[in-house]
Amino acid sequence: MRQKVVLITGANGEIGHGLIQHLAENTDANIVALDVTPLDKCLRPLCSTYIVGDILDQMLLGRLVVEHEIATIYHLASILSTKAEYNPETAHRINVEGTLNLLRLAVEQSQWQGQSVKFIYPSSIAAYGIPTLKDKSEAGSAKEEDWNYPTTMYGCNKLYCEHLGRYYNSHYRQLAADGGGSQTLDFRAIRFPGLISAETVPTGGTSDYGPEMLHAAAKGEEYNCFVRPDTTLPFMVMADAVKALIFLEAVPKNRLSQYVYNVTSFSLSAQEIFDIVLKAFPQANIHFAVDDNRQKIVDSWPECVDDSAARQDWDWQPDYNCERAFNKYLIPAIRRRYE
Ligand code: AKB
Repeated sequence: MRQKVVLITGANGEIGHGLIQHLAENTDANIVALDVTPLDKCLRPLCSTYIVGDILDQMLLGRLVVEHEIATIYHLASILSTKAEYNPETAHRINVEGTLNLLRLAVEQSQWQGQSVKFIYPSSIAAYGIPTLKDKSEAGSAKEEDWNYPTTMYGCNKLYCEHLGRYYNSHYRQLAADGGGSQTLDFRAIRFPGLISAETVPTGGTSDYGPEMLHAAAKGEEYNCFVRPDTTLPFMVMADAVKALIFLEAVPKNRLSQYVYNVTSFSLSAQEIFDIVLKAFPQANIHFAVDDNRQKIVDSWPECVDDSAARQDWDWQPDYNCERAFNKYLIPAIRRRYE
Protein backbone atom coordinates (compact mmCIF):
# COMPACT_ATOMS: atom_id res chain seq x y z
CA MET A 1 0.00 0.00 0.00
CA ARG A 2 1.30 3.44 -0.92
CA GLN A 3 1.45 5.71 2.07
CA LYS A 4 -0.41 9.05 2.02
CA VAL A 5 2.23 11.72 2.52
CA VAL A 6 3.04 15.41 2.66
CA LEU A 7 5.98 16.20 0.36
CA ILE A 8 8.28 19.06 1.41
CA THR A 9 10.90 20.21 -1.09
CA GLY A 10 13.77 22.41 0.11
CA ALA A 11 13.21 20.70 3.46
CA ASN A 12 16.60 21.70 4.80
CA GLY A 13 15.98 25.42 4.36
CA GLU A 14 14.75 27.93 6.93
CA ILE A 15 11.02 27.47 6.29
CA GLY A 16 11.52 23.70 5.98
CA HIS A 17 12.94 23.52 9.50
CA GLY A 18 10.01 25.41 11.01
CA LEU A 19 7.37 23.61 8.96
CA ILE A 20 8.66 20.07 9.62
CA GLN A 21 8.87 20.75 13.36
CA HIS A 22 5.34 22.15 13.38
CA LEU A 23 3.82 19.30 11.35
CA ALA A 24 5.60 16.65 13.45
CA GLU A 25 4.46 18.22 16.74
CA ASN A 26 0.89 19.02 15.77
CA THR A 27 -0.25 16.49 13.15
CA ASP A 28 0.15 12.84 12.28
CA ALA A 29 1.27 13.68 8.73
CA ASN A 30 3.80 11.34 7.12
CA ILE A 31 6.46 13.75 5.94
CA VAL A 32 8.63 13.04 2.91
CA ALA A 33 11.49 15.55 2.96
CA LEU A 34 13.43 16.28 -0.21
CA ASP A 35 16.53 18.45 -0.42
CA VAL A 36 19.76 18.61 -2.41
CA THR A 37 21.72 18.48 0.85
CA PRO A 38 21.47 15.74 3.51
CA LEU A 39 18.62 16.56 5.89
CA ASP A 40 19.62 18.17 9.19
CA LYS A 41 20.03 15.36 11.74
CA CYS A 42 17.53 16.96 14.13
CA LEU A 43 14.79 16.81 11.46
CA ARG A 44 15.34 13.18 10.42
CA PRO A 45 13.34 11.51 13.23
CA LEU A 46 10.42 13.81 12.38
CA CYS A 47 10.09 12.56 8.79
CA SER A 48 8.87 9.22 7.39
CA THR A 49 11.45 9.46 4.63
CA TYR A 50 14.15 11.92 3.66
CA ILE A 51 15.65 11.95 0.23
CA VAL A 52 18.77 13.70 -0.99
CA GLY A 53 17.96 14.73 -4.52
CA ASP A 54 17.31 17.43 -7.06
CA ILE A 55 13.88 18.70 -8.09
CA LEU A 56 15.25 18.80 -11.66
CA ASP A 57 15.73 15.01 -11.55
CA GLN A 58 12.61 13.67 -13.33
CA MET A 59 13.52 10.04 -12.54
CA LEU A 60 13.66 10.82 -8.85
CA LEU A 61 10.26 12.55 -8.94
CA GLY A 62 8.85 9.61 -10.92
CA ARG A 63 10.10 7.18 -8.27
CA LEU A 64 8.59 9.32 -5.52
CA VAL A 65 5.05 8.82 -6.81
CA VAL A 66 5.57 5.10 -7.26
CA GLU A 67 6.15 4.81 -3.54
CA HIS A 68 3.93 7.53 -2.09
CA GLU A 69 0.44 8.93 -2.47
CA ILE A 70 1.09 12.65 -2.25
CA ALA A 71 -1.77 14.61 -0.68
CA THR A 72 -0.03 17.97 -0.21
CA ILE A 73 3.15 19.51 -1.58
CA TYR A 74 4.92 22.36 0.18
CA HIS A 75 7.30 23.40 -2.58
CA LEU A 76 9.89 25.40 -0.62
CA ALA A 77 13.01 24.74 -2.71
CA SER A 78 14.40 27.83 -4.39
CA ILE A 79 17.48 29.97 -4.96
CA LEU A 80 16.98 33.29 -3.16
CA SER A 81 17.38 36.79 -4.56
CA THR A 82 21.04 37.61 -3.94
CA LYS A 83 22.38 34.15 -4.79
CA ALA A 84 20.25 34.01 -7.95
CA GLU A 85 21.94 37.14 -9.32
CA TYR A 86 25.33 35.37 -9.37
CA ASN A 87 24.01 32.75 -11.80
CA PRO A 88 20.60 33.85 -13.06
CA GLU A 89 20.18 31.03 -15.59
CA THR A 90 20.88 28.33 -13.01
CA ALA A 91 18.48 30.06 -10.63
CA HIS A 92 15.87 30.08 -13.39
CA ARG A 93 16.28 26.34 -13.93
CA ILE A 94 15.85 25.56 -10.24
CA ASN A 95 13.17 28.13 -9.47
CA VAL A 96 11.07 27.74 -12.62
CA GLU A 97 11.83 24.34 -14.19
CA GLY A 98 11.92 22.80 -10.71
CA THR A 99 8.50 24.27 -9.94
CA LEU A 100 7.16 23.16 -13.31
CA ASN A 101 8.29 19.58 -12.58
CA LEU A 102 6.45 19.60 -9.28
CA LEU A 103 3.31 21.19 -10.74
CA ARG A 104 3.24 18.49 -13.42
CA LEU A 105 3.73 15.80 -10.80
CA ALA A 106 0.90 17.32 -8.73
CA VAL A 107 -1.55 17.54 -11.62
CA GLU A 108 -0.80 13.96 -12.71
CA GLN A 109 -1.22 12.77 -9.14
CA SER A 110 -4.50 14.66 -8.84
CA GLN A 111 -5.79 12.88 -11.95
CA TRP A 112 -4.67 9.44 -10.71
CA GLN A 113 -6.15 9.99 -7.27
CA GLY A 114 -9.38 11.63 -8.48
CA GLN A 115 -8.85 14.44 -5.98
CA SER A 116 -6.81 17.60 -6.03
CA VAL A 117 -3.31 17.51 -4.62
CA LYS A 118 -2.76 20.71 -2.64
CA PHE A 119 0.22 22.71 -3.88
CA ILE A 120 1.38 25.26 -1.32
CA TYR A 121 3.86 27.72 -2.78
CA PRO A 122 5.83 30.36 -0.87
CA SER A 123 6.22 33.40 -3.07
CA SER A 124 7.83 36.62 -1.92
CA ILE A 125 7.80 40.42 -1.75
CA ALA A 126 10.52 40.03 -4.40
CA ALA A 127 7.64 39.67 -6.89
CA TYR A 128 7.26 43.45 -6.57
CA GLY A 129 9.47 45.97 -8.33
CA ILE A 130 8.93 49.63 -7.43
CA PRO A 131 10.93 51.86 -9.77
CA THR A 132 12.02 54.72 -7.48
CA LEU A 133 12.40 55.52 -3.80
CA LYS A 134 9.83 58.30 -4.21
CA ASP A 135 7.33 55.75 -5.55
CA LYS A 136 8.23 53.40 -2.71
CA SER A 137 7.58 55.98 -0.01
CA GLU A 138 4.32 57.08 -1.68
CA ALA A 139 3.14 53.51 -2.43
CA GLY A 140 1.78 52.73 1.04
CA SER A 141 0.75 49.10 1.48
CA ALA A 142 1.15 47.19 -1.79
CA LYS A 143 -1.75 44.99 -2.87
CA GLU A 144 -0.98 41.71 -4.62
CA GLU A 145 -1.61 43.16 -8.09
CA ASP A 146 0.42 46.37 -7.61
CA TRP A 147 3.96 46.97 -8.92
CA ASN A 148 4.40 43.52 -10.47
CA TYR A 149 7.67 44.41 -12.24
CA PRO A 150 10.40 42.55 -10.34
CA THR A 151 14.00 43.52 -10.95
CA THR A 152 15.64 40.26 -9.80
CA MET A 153 15.75 36.83 -11.43
CA TYR A 154 14.32 35.38 -8.21
CA GLY A 155 11.46 37.91 -8.22
CA CYS A 156 10.69 37.22 -11.90
CA ASN A 157 10.73 33.48 -11.14
CA LYS A 158 8.38 33.85 -8.17
CA LEU A 159 5.90 36.03 -10.10
CA TYR A 160 5.92 33.69 -13.10
CA CYS A 161 5.50 30.58 -10.93
CA GLU A 162 2.47 32.20 -9.29
CA HIS A 163 1.00 32.39 -12.81
CA LEU A 164 2.09 28.84 -13.63
CA GLY A 165 0.31 27.64 -10.52
CA ARG A 166 -2.87 29.45 -11.59
CA TYR A 167 -2.53 27.92 -15.06
CA TYR A 168 -2.10 24.36 -13.74
CA ASN A 169 -4.98 24.92 -11.32
CA SER A 170 -7.47 26.27 -13.84
CA HIS A 171 -6.38 26.08 -17.48
CA TYR A 172 -4.12 23.05 -17.83
CA ARG A 173 -4.34 21.44 -21.31
CA GLN A 174 -7.48 23.46 -22.00
CA LEU A 175 -7.65 22.44 -25.67
CA ALA A 176 -7.38 18.68 -25.09
CA ALA A 177 -10.44 16.63 -26.13
CA ASP A 178 -11.17 15.90 -22.49
CA GLY A 179 -10.57 19.56 -21.56
CA GLY A 180 -7.32 18.60 -19.85
CA GLY A 181 -8.96 16.10 -17.52
CA SER A 182 -11.47 17.01 -14.87
CA GLN A 183 -9.15 16.85 -11.91
CA THR A 184 -6.49 19.51 -11.49
CA LEU A 185 -4.33 20.49 -8.59
CA ASP A 186 -5.25 22.99 -5.90
CA PHE A 187 -2.69 25.81 -6.05
CA ARG A 188 -2.30 28.29 -3.20
CA ALA A 189 0.53 30.81 -2.80
CA ILE A 190 1.69 33.17 -0.07
CA ARG A 191 3.88 36.20 -0.67
CA PHE A 192 6.18 36.32 2.32
CA PRO A 193 7.96 39.41 3.62
CA GLY A 194 11.51 39.09 5.03
CA LEU A 195 11.54 36.18 7.48
CA ILE A 196 13.39 36.08 10.80
CA SER A 197 14.07 32.89 12.72
CA ALA A 198 15.89 32.27 15.99
CA GLU A 199 16.80 28.72 15.01
CA THR A 200 18.33 29.23 11.56
CA VAL A 201 20.28 31.92 9.70
CA PRO A 202 19.19 32.64 6.13
CA THR A 203 21.51 32.25 3.17
CA GLY A 204 21.39 33.94 -0.20
CA GLY A 205 18.58 36.44 0.37
CA THR A 206 18.58 40.24 0.25
CA SER A 207 16.29 40.79 3.24
CA ASP A 208 18.86 38.83 5.26
CA TYR A 209 20.41 41.92 6.89
CA GLY A 210 17.64 41.86 9.54
CA PRO A 211 18.26 38.33 10.84
CA GLU A 212 22.01 38.60 10.19
CA MET A 213 22.33 41.67 12.44
CA LEU A 214 20.57 39.86 15.25
CA HIS A 215 22.48 36.58 15.00
CA ALA A 216 25.86 38.32 14.61
CA ALA A 217 25.23 40.48 17.70
CA ALA A 218 24.26 37.43 19.78
CA LYS A 219 27.38 35.57 18.62
CA GLY A 220 29.59 38.58 19.40
CA GLU A 221 30.63 38.86 15.75
CA GLU A 222 31.18 42.05 13.79
CA TYR A 223 28.53 42.77 11.14
CA ASN A 224 28.36 45.21 8.25
CA CYS A 225 24.75 45.94 7.39
CA PHE A 226 24.62 46.28 3.59
CA VAL A 227 21.64 48.68 3.37
CA ARG A 228 21.10 52.28 4.45
CA PRO A 229 19.63 52.88 7.94
CA ASP A 230 16.38 54.29 6.49
CA THR A 231 15.71 51.15 4.38
CA THR A 232 12.34 49.76 5.34
CA LEU A 233 10.82 46.34 4.61
CA PRO A 234 8.01 44.21 6.01
CA PHE A 235 9.15 41.32 8.23
CA MET A 236 7.69 38.31 9.98
CA VAL A 237 8.97 35.69 12.42
CA MET A 238 9.23 32.09 11.23
CA ALA A 239 6.49 30.87 13.58
CA ASP A 240 4.02 33.19 11.83
CA ALA A 241 5.28 32.13 8.39
CA VAL A 242 4.60 28.50 9.29
CA LYS A 243 1.22 29.46 10.73
CA ALA A 244 0.32 31.17 7.44
CA LEU A 245 1.27 28.07 5.40
CA ILE A 246 -0.73 25.79 7.69
CA PHE A 247 -3.78 28.09 7.70
CA LEU A 248 -3.79 28.52 3.93
CA GLU A 249 -3.45 24.76 3.42
CA ALA A 250 -6.39 24.04 5.71
CA VAL A 251 -8.95 26.57 4.47
CA PRO A 252 -11.78 25.17 2.29
CA LYS A 253 -11.20 26.03 -1.38
CA ASN A 254 -14.56 27.80 -1.71
CA ARG A 255 -13.41 30.48 0.73
CA LEU A 256 -10.47 31.49 -1.46
CA SER A 257 -11.02 34.43 -3.80
CA GLN A 258 -7.49 34.48 -5.25
CA TYR A 259 -4.48 32.23 -5.76
CA VAL A 260 -1.83 34.47 -4.24
CA TYR A 261 -2.02 36.19 -0.85
CA ASN A 262 0.18 38.75 0.86
CA VAL A 263 0.90 38.23 4.55
CA THR A 264 2.80 40.53 6.89
CA SER A 265 3.45 41.25 10.56
CA PHE A 266 5.43 44.49 11.02
CA SER A 267 7.57 46.88 8.98
CA LEU A 268 10.89 48.15 10.30
CA SER A 269 13.77 50.25 9.03
CA ALA A 270 17.32 48.88 9.29
CA GLN A 271 17.98 51.62 11.88
CA GLU A 272 15.05 50.38 14.00
CA ILE A 273 16.37 46.80 13.82
CA PHE A 274 19.83 48.12 14.77
CA ASP A 275 18.36 49.96 17.79
CA ILE A 276 16.47 46.87 19.00
CA VAL A 277 19.54 44.68 18.57
CA LEU A 278 21.83 47.16 20.34
CA LYS A 279 19.44 47.47 23.28
CA ALA A 280 19.47 43.67 23.69
CA PHE A 281 23.19 43.21 22.98
CA PRO A 282 24.94 46.48 24.01
CA GLN A 283 28.36 45.08 22.97
CA ALA A 284 27.16 44.50 19.37
CA ASN A 285 29.68 45.56 16.75
CA ILE A 286 27.41 46.56 13.85
CA HIS A 287 28.17 49.12 11.16
CA PHE A 288 26.40 50.32 8.06
CA ALA A 289 28.44 49.61 4.90
CA VAL A 290 26.07 50.03 1.99
CA ASP A 291 26.34 47.69 -0.97
CA ASP A 292 24.78 49.82 -3.73
CA ASN A 293 23.64 46.88 -5.83
CA ARG A 294 21.94 44.98 -3.03
CA GLN A 295 20.49 48.29 -1.81
CA LYS A 296 18.82 48.79 -5.21
CA ILE A 297 17.11 45.42 -4.89
CA VAL A 298 15.71 46.19 -1.43
CA ASP A 299 14.68 49.67 -2.59
CA SER A 300 12.47 48.03 -5.23
CA TRP A 301 10.52 46.04 -2.60
CA PRO A 302 7.57 47.67 -0.79
CA GLU A 303 7.84 49.11 2.73
CA CYS A 304 4.68 47.30 3.69
CA VAL A 305 2.12 45.05 2.05
CA ASP A 306 -1.67 44.87 2.25
CA ASP A 307 -2.72 41.47 3.58
CA SER A 308 -6.43 42.26 3.89
CA ALA A 309 -7.41 39.52 1.40
CA ALA A 310 -5.73 36.85 3.57
CA ARG A 311 -7.35 38.34 6.67
CA GLN A 312 -10.74 38.26 5.04
CA ASP A 313 -10.60 34.91 3.20
CA TRP A 314 -8.81 32.70 5.71
CA ASP A 315 -8.78 34.69 8.96
CA TRP A 316 -5.08 35.37 8.74
CA GLN A 317 -3.47 37.32 11.53
CA PRO A 318 0.06 37.11 12.87
CA ASP A 319 0.69 36.04 16.48
CA TYR A 320 3.78 38.25 16.74
CA ASN A 321 3.81 42.02 16.46
CA CYS A 322 7.21 43.72 16.57
CA GLU A 323 7.42 43.94 20.37
CA ARG A 324 6.43 40.32 20.93
CA ALA A 325 8.57 39.07 18.03
CA PHE A 326 11.80 40.50 19.43
CA ASN A 327 11.23 40.53 23.19
CA LYS A 328 9.25 37.35 23.70
CA TYR A 329 10.68 35.16 20.95
CA LEU A 330 13.74 36.19 18.94
CA ILE A 331 16.01 37.75 21.56
CA PRO A 332 15.47 35.14 24.33
CA ALA A 333 15.70 32.21 21.87
CA ILE A 334 18.80 33.57 20.13
CA ARG A 335 20.49 34.24 23.51
CA ARG A 336 19.85 30.61 24.53
CA ARG A 337 21.10 29.37 21.19
CA TYR A 338 24.55 31.02 21.42
CA GLU A 339 25.05 30.80 25.17
C1 AKB B 1 15.21 37.13 -0.22
O1 AKB B 1 15.72 38.10 0.35
O2 AKB B 1 15.54 36.73 -1.34
C2 AKB B 1 14.09 36.42 0.49
C3 AKB B 1 12.78 36.96 0.07
C4 AKB B 1 12.43 38.37 0.39
O3 AKB B 1 12.01 36.26 -0.51
N1 AKB B 1 14.25 36.51 1.89
